[in-house]
Amino acid sequence: AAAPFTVDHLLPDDFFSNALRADARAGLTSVPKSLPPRWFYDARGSELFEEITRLKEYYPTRAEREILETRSAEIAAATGARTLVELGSGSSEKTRLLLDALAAAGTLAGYVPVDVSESALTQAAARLQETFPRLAVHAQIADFQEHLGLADDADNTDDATEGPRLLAFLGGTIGNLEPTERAAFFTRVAAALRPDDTLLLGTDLVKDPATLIAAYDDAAGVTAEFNKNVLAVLNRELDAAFDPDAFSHVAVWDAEREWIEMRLRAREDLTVKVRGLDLAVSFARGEELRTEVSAKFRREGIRAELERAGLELRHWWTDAAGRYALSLAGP
Ligand code: AVJ
Repeated sequence: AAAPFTVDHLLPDDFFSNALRADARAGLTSVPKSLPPRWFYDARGSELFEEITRLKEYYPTRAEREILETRSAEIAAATGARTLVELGSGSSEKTRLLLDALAAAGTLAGYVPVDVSESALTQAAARLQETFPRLAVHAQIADFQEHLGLADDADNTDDATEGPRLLAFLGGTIGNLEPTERAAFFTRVAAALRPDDTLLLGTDLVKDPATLIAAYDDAAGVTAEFNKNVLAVLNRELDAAFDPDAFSHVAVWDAEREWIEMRLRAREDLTVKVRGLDLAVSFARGEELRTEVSAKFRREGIRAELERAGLELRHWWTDAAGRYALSLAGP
């Protein structure tokens, strides 16, 4: 019999419009102005992000792939995972390396990709099932801030949720969370993991500011376009009137908090109508709208954050150049 392929919708139908409206109203009326980075990723934004991952300045994706290429067998052996649960799986490109290793180790039975983007998720999962025809795939359309794909519901008793489970959160997306949000996230992970489950976490590392800033302000201007794309999202979804050319792309390194901030800086005084919110937003010349925090980490910091949530750091792997790390942690 063919392996099962199911898709569970855990987001209410009005999730996106409600969340965007709430985020935009709160962020555009606060001081300083800000928007959460999740709104970058409409179809165009996802395409631009894929382009970013191929830029010579943007090393995290390649560094993470290098670690997975060299360490997947070790990860498979250390976890013994039967189920791979992946948060923010997106195009699932690097997932194959983990699935290959778990299949070679003979433990792999199920894959649970969790992502807010249904099209990306179901396409990628369907392609994976072609390579792994006996893999049970149980996709979840969900927001990782609310669902971890680890629910212990009565109707989740099939192969796909069989332990040990490996919860993978790759790409450095944890860096989009501020410290208190990270603490809440790790606490929820710790509560959901069973004793033999593990967490595989990808984190970009602190390094010289010039390298970091270049990764978020590339010479070809792709990151600038990605940043400004959030204005196109507001224009389309909230009937707003942002002129992307009226803003410049800014990437700054906050040495104290050890994170990169992306911002959009108004080139002149302007007032922008957001008709869908019945709101007029004024910017003074030079005023900035913060669009992303991308935190960078150190081994000791990650170890301490995990420990505070009751998780133990068991392995720490970096690329040869020491730019990026994968952590394996467990209860
Ligand atoms: C997908 C959140 C990991 O923070 O590096 C890339 C997004 N922003 N260039 C990151 C991003 C600007 C990326 N993450």
